[in-house]
Amino acid sequence: MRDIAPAISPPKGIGDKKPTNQTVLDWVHEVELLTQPENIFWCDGSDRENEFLIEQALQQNVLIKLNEKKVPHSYLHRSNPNDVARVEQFTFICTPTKEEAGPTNNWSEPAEMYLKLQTMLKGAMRGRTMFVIPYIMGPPDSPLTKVGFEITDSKYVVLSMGIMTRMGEVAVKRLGDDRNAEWNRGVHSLLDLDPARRFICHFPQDNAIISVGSGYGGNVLLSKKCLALRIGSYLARKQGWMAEHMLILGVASPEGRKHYVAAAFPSACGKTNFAMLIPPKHFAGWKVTTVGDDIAWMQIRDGRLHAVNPENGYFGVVPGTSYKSNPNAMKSIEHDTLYTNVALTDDGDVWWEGKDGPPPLHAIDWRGNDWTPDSKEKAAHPNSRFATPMRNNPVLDIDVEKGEGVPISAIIFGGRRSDTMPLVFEAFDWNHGVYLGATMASETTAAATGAVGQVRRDPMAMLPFCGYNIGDYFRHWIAIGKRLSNPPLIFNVNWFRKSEDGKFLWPGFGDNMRVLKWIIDRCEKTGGAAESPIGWLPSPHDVDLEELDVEHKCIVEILGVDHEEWQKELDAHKKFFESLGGVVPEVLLKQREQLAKRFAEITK
Ligand code: OXD
Ligand code: MN
Repeated sequence: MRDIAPAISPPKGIGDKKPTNQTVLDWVHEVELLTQPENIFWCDGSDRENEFLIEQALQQNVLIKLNEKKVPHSYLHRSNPNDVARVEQFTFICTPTKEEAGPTNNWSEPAEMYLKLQTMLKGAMRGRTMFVIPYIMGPPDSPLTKVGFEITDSKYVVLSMGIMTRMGEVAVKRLGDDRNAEWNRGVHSLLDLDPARRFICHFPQDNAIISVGSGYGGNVLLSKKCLALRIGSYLARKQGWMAEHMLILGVASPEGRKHYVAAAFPSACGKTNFAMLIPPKHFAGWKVTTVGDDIAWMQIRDGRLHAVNPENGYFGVVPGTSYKSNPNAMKSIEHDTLYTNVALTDDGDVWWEGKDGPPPLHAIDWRGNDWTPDSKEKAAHPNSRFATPMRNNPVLDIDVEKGEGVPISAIIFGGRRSDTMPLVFEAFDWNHGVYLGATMASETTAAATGAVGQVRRDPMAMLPFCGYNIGDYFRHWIAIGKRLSNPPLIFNVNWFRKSEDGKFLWPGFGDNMRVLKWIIDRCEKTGGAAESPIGWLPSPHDVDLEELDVEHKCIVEILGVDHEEWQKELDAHKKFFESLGGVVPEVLLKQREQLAKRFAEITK
């Protein structure tokens, strides 16, 4: 099943609603002349259009219909096996100077890259339909909301964008006819899915993205990583707001007090699970609600950070999702869901490693081959995905559409670390919190191509997503802090610490509510903590551990700071800062010195 498919001819009334903004029309014409499609399909985001495109995608084998009784209105797509994750090595920030892209990005001079891409795009859509997708990122009435247009020759992209963004009329209206209005231009072509001609390129100064040679969501749903994070972070710095790789959740106490929390974890480290958390029985009356599971756009209002989720759906990792790990995600993906690279059972249902119940006796794996429980290969790809609309989420926050955003009480950073990092601790102040984010590290996952399980520094979980110089990004964080009269408290968490014999010390999932509760207690100034060299640390009695079946010695271990490990960590921070070649702001270098001094003082 591949997405490269011949042109389609829609009936009258479908695919013919041209927007009126002349700048958009001129740009589409330019891309048409270059790529030479058979025809142009102007998307309006209507149900009729969606039904028509699904029908075509089924006929062309781009999608498989799943069992209507088991997973209503849901489909399976298989991507090319060489194309299953983000390709960081082929992702470029194209700015006039290399310094603007900074030490963490691949850089190319814009004119050179435009030329290279234009050569590849020449005639690339011959015999294909070119789709023009208008969309907005952010709630319709938010001052933060951005308009984008994506041109693509992939039906899978159109159908996914219909889930992940607010697409169609709403964008055309918001843009209006002003020829100078701000909007993002995105061009995507599958080309021939040859990995040697796969490039994801950003031109921040032009508010433009060109992505070629891939069909994987993170590379081709240009609204998401490309606009909402890479171009978004560039615009955010210029315009004085923040674009972050963060989930946003609401947490309400039984008495009805409510806080919002934003959390930055790297890809495939449990943001969706945390954003949909169900508190354990002991926390009767507490409720967690989701604003977003991947991206937060934040602005300052009345001295406080307020966040919106720019997306309209969830593009989550499937393996490991179960009624045990995330019942709300399971309910969300039981209908109206577009699956990619999971296994197909003989009765037309979907299956993946970690799903509840026994594995099927036979299935078709993500590559389209026969699979049985004895097979050596995984049935679902480790980075197989669901795309599901936000409205499917049973715990969707009531203020998810609020244009001004929700006020943020706490920011959490966290990575996947087998050692060193305790379960939770709190920064002494904003700048110390920025240091925690800047030195964050995590073991790599299948969300990007490359080795899995290696510790890499991933500042604010933005390493693959910061669209400009990381040193300036750190400076932007520090500058935002100065403008906040009521800044959120900043925390670091680690659900993944292991004992010496390699077992997880903390159960995670719903029990993370215990950590969240301590964080809320700290925000309300009722939570206990002890000062330590790394920040404010809870003692076991500060965290509500009632009815938790974990040995006390494990709790002591996971809440503790191992000085030897931290000496190595301090060295790693130093090496990381040095590897950035002098761009790290003085404030953060000082934070490192102070951290080293605090350790030295207690070992005196
Ligand atoms: C994602 C990612 O898909 O971070 O959200 O890779
Ligand atoms: Mn992500």
